[in-house]
Amino acid sequence: MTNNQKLKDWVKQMAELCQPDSIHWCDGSEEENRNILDLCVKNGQFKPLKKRENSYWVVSDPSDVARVEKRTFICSGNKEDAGPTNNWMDPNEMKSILNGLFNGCMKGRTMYVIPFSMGPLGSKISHIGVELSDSPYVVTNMRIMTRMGQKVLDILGDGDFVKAAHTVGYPLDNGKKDIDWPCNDTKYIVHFPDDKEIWSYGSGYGGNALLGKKCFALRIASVLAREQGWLAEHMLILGVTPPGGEKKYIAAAFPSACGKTNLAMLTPSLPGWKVETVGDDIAWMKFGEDGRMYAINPENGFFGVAPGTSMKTNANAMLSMTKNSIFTNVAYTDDGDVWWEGMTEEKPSHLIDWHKNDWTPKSTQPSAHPNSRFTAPASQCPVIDPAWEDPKGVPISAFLFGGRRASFVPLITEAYDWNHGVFMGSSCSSEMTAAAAGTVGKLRHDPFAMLPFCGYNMADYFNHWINIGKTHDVSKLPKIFYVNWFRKDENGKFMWPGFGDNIRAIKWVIDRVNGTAGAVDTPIGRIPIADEFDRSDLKLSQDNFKKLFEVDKEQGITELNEMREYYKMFGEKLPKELAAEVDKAEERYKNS
Ligand code: SAT
Ligand code: MN
Repeated sequence: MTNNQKLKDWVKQMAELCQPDSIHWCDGSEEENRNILDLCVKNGQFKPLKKRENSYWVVSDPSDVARVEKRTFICSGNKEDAGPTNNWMDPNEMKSILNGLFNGCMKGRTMYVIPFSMGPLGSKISHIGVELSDSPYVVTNMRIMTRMGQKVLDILGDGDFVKAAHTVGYPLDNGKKDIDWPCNDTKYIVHFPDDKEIWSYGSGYGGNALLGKKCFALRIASVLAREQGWLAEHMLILGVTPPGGEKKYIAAAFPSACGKTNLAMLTPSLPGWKVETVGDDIAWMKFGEDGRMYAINPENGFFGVAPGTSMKTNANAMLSMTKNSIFTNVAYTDDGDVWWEGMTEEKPSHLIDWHKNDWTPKSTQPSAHPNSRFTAPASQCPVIDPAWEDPKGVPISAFLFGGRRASFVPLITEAYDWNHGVFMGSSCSSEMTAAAAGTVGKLRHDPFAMLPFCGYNMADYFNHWINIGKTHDVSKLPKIFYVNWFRKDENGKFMWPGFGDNIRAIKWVIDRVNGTAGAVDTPIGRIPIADEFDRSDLKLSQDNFKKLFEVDKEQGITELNEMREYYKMFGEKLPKELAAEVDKAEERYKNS
């Protein structure tokens, strides 16, 4: 229960618009969760798994399987504030469209009121939102992904909150029957940064519907962060302890489905090293009194890509989802468990695939959708960091940027200074994955891995990063690195083993932070001195090791020219510091 008048008024107003049959205020209790899960089982949407306690298999409509970037809008008062990389519409025009679509959209359904905290309850870095949704699937996922319920209302008091309205857009009027995965061909994922409001219509999947995640914790929060001088980033956070050494925290930005969860939970191949997880997708970072940057994971769970996850590639993720988890668009096994491509070497002889059809190893299509997901509580991760819920956050020593790049980009490079690091972040590009509707494999610019998630003008975002360097003691700011696990040789084979061996690159990062390793200057940045990069027990030829760090001059200059072209879209708003970084890099190539 709440005395927050703004919240009560908004719920009343939205209920009048959406016309649900009933309103349910989520208290977050065990009993409530049980009832909603039972309801989802009864109506056929969820199938309980025999092999995993309190866990469920769900499949979506085949048309509703990923974020829809084309239907995602940033509706700021000024078009310029959304910038050239976002879809924009006038807020009044958009509100009138949404008011039309939301009118009666919840008929025959329950409107759930979901109060949620992004970040540990009561942390100064945390923020509160309230999602209204007509999807019980969303409620069960939000309960894993956020701290939700009465305890959030208690902390909210009469304070402000982010309004997040969600509907699957499938009213049950005129005797219409419900279906397993209601959704609508018309989709709108809309952000009003001036009012800090989110409206989502027509999709029930992932980031389109779990509005605390990308919509709030990245798009709206990035706007808040710029206003208030902090950072909301698409970054995992991990703690790393060298044998007998001091623990350091690292935050790393990679695009969706590029291995953030794997890196966050990495099982080091180097003896004595320990990696612990704070978060696998989003970092909110504010400055501490000591001038250092402190990060929290605003989420409470993992919404991870299932295919490719196995006891070999990510045992900690596998162990996080042994109970209390929801599996969406994976395959269902004959003995009542889930399966996906890459989970085991041997394929099961028979499955029900994500289309609910029979599947055998002879089938030509994968049994799980490439963007199928597990939703699992972070607290179940065997290597969850002891400080993961510390309201102060954890101090960050290094930032990594990266993406999927088959060629040119070395395994790891260190930035020369803060502005060079910001340039590196802005220059991220990556081959597209199935996490968003679009062409898989196509190389696209994805600055800071924030292309789909920056809630304002990307050039202003670059400037916000540049300004952080100008207004803070840079010696206390994280060092910046660029990594690429995905370089391929001339036969199209990955050159770097990745996974547990990525600790070797992390070790170099730690050594650089501690000042115990040297580096070689190259036009693109600093790379390790070959002998100082730990290759003990690594099956990698000297030749391939060299190739992993090769910086091709011709291609380097081509990439810089391409960057100049790319930057043009930002016009006058592009920070002059970034244009200067392109010139400096060009000079370095010329002198190399
Ligand atoms: O946006 S989702 O939460 O659906 C997943 C992602 O793209 O990282
Ligand atoms: Mn993500």
